[in-house]
Formats: sequence, C-alpha cells, structure tokens
Amino acid sequence: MSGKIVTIERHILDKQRKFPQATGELTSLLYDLALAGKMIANETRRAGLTNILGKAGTTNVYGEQQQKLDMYADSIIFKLNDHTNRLCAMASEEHEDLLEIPAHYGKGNYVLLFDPLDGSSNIDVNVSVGTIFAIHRKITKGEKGTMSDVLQSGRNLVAAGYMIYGSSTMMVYTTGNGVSGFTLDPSIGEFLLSHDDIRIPEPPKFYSCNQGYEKQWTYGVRRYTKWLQGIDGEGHEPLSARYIGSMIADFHRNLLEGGVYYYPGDVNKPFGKIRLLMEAQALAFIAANAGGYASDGVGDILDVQPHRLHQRAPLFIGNKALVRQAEAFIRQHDQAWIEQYTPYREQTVIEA
Ligand code: P6P
Repeated sequence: MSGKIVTIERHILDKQRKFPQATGELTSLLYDLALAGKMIANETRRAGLTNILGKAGTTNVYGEQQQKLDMYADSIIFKLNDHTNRLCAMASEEHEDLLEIPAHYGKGNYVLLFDPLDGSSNIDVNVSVGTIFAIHRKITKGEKGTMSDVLQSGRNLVAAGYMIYGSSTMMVYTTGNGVSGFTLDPSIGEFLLSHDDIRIPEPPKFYSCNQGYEKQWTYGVRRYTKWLQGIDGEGHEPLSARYIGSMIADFHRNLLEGGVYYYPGDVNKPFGKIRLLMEAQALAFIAANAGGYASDGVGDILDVQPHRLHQRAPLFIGNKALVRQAEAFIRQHDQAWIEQYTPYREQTVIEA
C-alpha cells in the first residue's frame, strides 16, 4: 500500500494551512465545486439511460444548442453556491447576465465564473466533457457584487480548475501554488490525490486544432501548423495530431503528456470562439502553474483586461515554447489580423 491517502478535502486544508489569514471560505467553495463534480459525474455516467441525453430544445447566449446535461450541470453548480454567503457574484457560460444570488446570501468575498459542461455537443456520442471554473476575489467596496468584480484580468485569479468526465472522473485545480489532480473513487465517492504537482512534460507530443478550418486561418497560423508537423522549418520532432472537439479533454491530455491546443481567430471568427472569463482564464492559470503558457496570439491571456462578460479570445495553450512559436509566426505574418483584433483586446469601455 503506497503512502498516505489524500482526499481533496485534506489537500485543500493542507494548502490552506500555509495561509494563516485564510478564512476557510475559499476552501469551502472548492469543496462545493468538488461535490458538484461528483453529482454531474453521476448524471453524465447515466446520461444515456435517464433520457437526459439529447438536446434541451433551448439555445445559450451564443445561439448554441443546449444539451439537457449542460442545463443539469449549470443548475447543480448554481444551487450548491447560491446560498453559501461565499459569493458576491456568479456567471455561467449558459446565461447572458450575471446569475441572481438572493440578496441576503450575496455578500460573499468571491466571484465564481464557470462553464458548466464544456464540449457538451459531444454528449450524445459519449466523448469526454468537463466543467471549468475560475474564482476571483471581490474588489469593489459595496456589499453586492458588480460587473467590475467579475471583469477582472486573469492576473487576479485566486483559484481555477476543472472536472473532466471521461474513463474516470478527475478534478484538477490550482490556487496559484502548483497544480494537483484528483481521481474520483466511485466506490467511496471521494476524489483521491492521483497527480501531485502536475508539470507539463517536455518534449511535447501532440497538437490539437480543428484543421477543417485551415482555409479560414491566417497565413501565420497555417505556417505554424506546418511547423508543428515538421513540414515547415526545422528544430523539433513532428507532433501527432489529436483533436477531440472537447477542449477540456484535449487540454487535460496535453497537460499530462505535453502539447498545444489552439483555437485561433480566423476569417469567420476573428476574435476566436473560446470564452475568456469562463474558459480561457481558468485554463491559462492552470497551464501557467504547471510550467506552461497561454496566449491569444498577441500576448499572455492572463494579461487581457475583459470588457464584457461573454468576451471571446483566440487561444493557444500548452508547452511554453510551442505557444511562443505561435506568437512568433503571427507577429511575422498576421499584422492585418493583429490590427483587427487589438482594439477588441484592449477595449476599456465595459459593455453589457
Ligand atoms: P469546433 C466546445 O464547444 C468547444 O468550445 C471546445 O470544447 C472545443 O475544442 C471546440 O469548441 C470545438 O469547436 O469549431 O472545432 O467544433
């Protein structure tokens, strides 16, 4: 029997002990998210059996078909957090506006942003999906949370993580001091430490992108992809292509095996598809704490100051050298795109 058994609760408490001033609120918030992960995992496993499979018949703020399971995940995360007095604001990828926290419960010190079920369009075909969350501290004076508490750059994140519902259920999180992974033991309903202090390995193995869009990509991104394949330019082994269509699954594999995931801006989606606040910031914070890096093609995603709740961002994330190389090709060849994207990226006027 190898060493001590570390549950996620014990791990969070051990981490908290290093911060005497910690009130335990963040610890409890992470517990609640772990519980949400167990409940969503349970439903995901039964999706095909409890007619939860398939479309909910509604669309989200982006006009994307909502699957019943992502509505379930969305409601579980809200219900576990709307009465705890830990949050002053909550926002979900599935809702246009901030989620209404009952007034007497909404005076907490934290902000929770989440994508309840990333990759949900893959539910019907049994592909891994996941929940992504990001946690900021309240920064405004008043009791109620405001949009200014939500629209913070990734530099201010206090914690971020994800659950991935695949061959096993895992929860991966960071509070800024390394990245830890826990695997759910369904026989006891506990997340147990399985990946302590995750570091993105070198050399990388994979590149993950939807090459079906190659025609719409900028020249720099097309050159970058040829470079990753070892066709254009020298200096590294060709990488293998792996693209699941569920970013959380691609990100997780690349985190453990080394690689780069990218969803660039293109002719049709110049600002990309990935949501800055509910997806990119969280994964960028995790990547940075695992020795990796995340960029929008211009610079570090964590430096982008959001100006709207559902702001999008192009995303290149994984091994630092691979992401830096993407920036170099874009800088060299895609000035027109940079000039189109930069005003959006640098916009300071807050929009609803
Ligand atoms: P496409 C899922 O909707 C998602 O946001 C990511 O999880 C995934 O990598 C990407 O979109 C897939 O998008 O345009 O390649 O089908």
